[in-house]
Amino acid sequence: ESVEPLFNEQKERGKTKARTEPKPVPAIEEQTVDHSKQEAYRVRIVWKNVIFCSILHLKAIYGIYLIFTSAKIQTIVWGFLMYQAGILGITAGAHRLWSHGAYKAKWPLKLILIILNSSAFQNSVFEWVRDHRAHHKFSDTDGDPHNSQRGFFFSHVGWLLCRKHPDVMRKGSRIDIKDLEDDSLVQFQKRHFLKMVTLFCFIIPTVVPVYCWEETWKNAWYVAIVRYAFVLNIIWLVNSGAHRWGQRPYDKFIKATENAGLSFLSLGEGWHNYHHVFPWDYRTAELGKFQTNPTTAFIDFFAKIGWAYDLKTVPLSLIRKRANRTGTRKNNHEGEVWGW
Ligand code: ST9
Ligand code: ZN
Ligand code: ZN
Repeated sequence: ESVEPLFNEQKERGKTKARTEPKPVPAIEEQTVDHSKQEAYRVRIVWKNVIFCSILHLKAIYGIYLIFTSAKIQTIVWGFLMYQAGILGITAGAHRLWSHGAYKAKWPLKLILIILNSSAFQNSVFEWVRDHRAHHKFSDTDGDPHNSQRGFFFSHVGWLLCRKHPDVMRKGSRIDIKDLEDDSLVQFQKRHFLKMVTLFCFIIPTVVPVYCWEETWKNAWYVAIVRYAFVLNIIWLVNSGAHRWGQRPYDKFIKATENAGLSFLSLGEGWHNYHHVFPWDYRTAELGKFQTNPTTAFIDFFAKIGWAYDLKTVPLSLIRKRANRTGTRKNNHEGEVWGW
């Protein structure tokens, strides 16, 4: 039955000898790429993104001025809370839950996370996770969307301002994203992405200060913009700074580093050397919960009320063994905070 169309097509083309079996498709790994026929890679800038990103940052600078001169204290506190919420939507949602499956979540928690995630406006979870899985699988090569070998600027934001390297698509096509295709909330967000980010990233953050404590529209809008630009840059720093500055106690042969300052700002995602070595650990770090890893505390809270479960960790013995084999520090780190 399934080979019918093939027969017909071949007959139409006047071929007499019809094949009885379809030609086996080579496994993706076997599909060799003829590099001599590939066009040389050329950076193609996406000007729309350059303009959007520049305007956003210029407005954010003006917003910082308004914060210091005329915004109400409640609006600033609100902006701070929205920053924390947006980061959690990325760290606990797109990153630890959807990219790595480091824990499982019941639907009320997933709903919270998809809303928080939309408030951060960082591409849909679907796109974010696909890029992030490529980042782990092909770290710091051309298959990594934000390949840090191409410099600080490229891995920070440059990669969002130009077309992707063909290796991202070619190698990325091997990445399994079936779980995302089956996740109805992820698909819902993908379908309604623009509506969701307009509501949660821009409308709600602006309207709340105006209606709740009579902030001016201008101040409310600009504080929302500052918060958005801030969240973007903190998360981008994980790709740029945390592949450059800091220690490598677990694996000195990779670029990812431990960066305490960034962990503080990103609610626990700066322990990046650990994370690249043990990506399935829901803590994305060996130690530290409250000061430098509030995302872990957030997930633990939901585990307590039963909305998060199957939290995956790595046994200390395995961490030590690996650190001793490939890390920069040897033995005796009992009670010591790694990476400081
Ligand atoms: C934003 C995202 O900011 C930031 C992500 C940050 C990631 C941080 C990671 C942190 C690491 C760990 C810590 C986590 C937590 C950190 C917390 C810290 C607080 N695989 O993309 P397209 C294929 S967004 C497989 O259009 P172009 C696919 O077929 C800010 N296939 O490529 C796709 O078609 P479709 C707002 C892939 O045309 C097709 O290629 N957003 C993959 O080169 C085309 O894909 C923006 O400013 C893959 N990985 O354009 C820019 N990728 O999608 C939004 C692609 O239909 N983006 N394919 O399946 C864009 O405008 C464009 O994507 C582009 C590239 C211009 C950048
Ligand atoms: Zn990384
Ligand atoms: Zn990751």
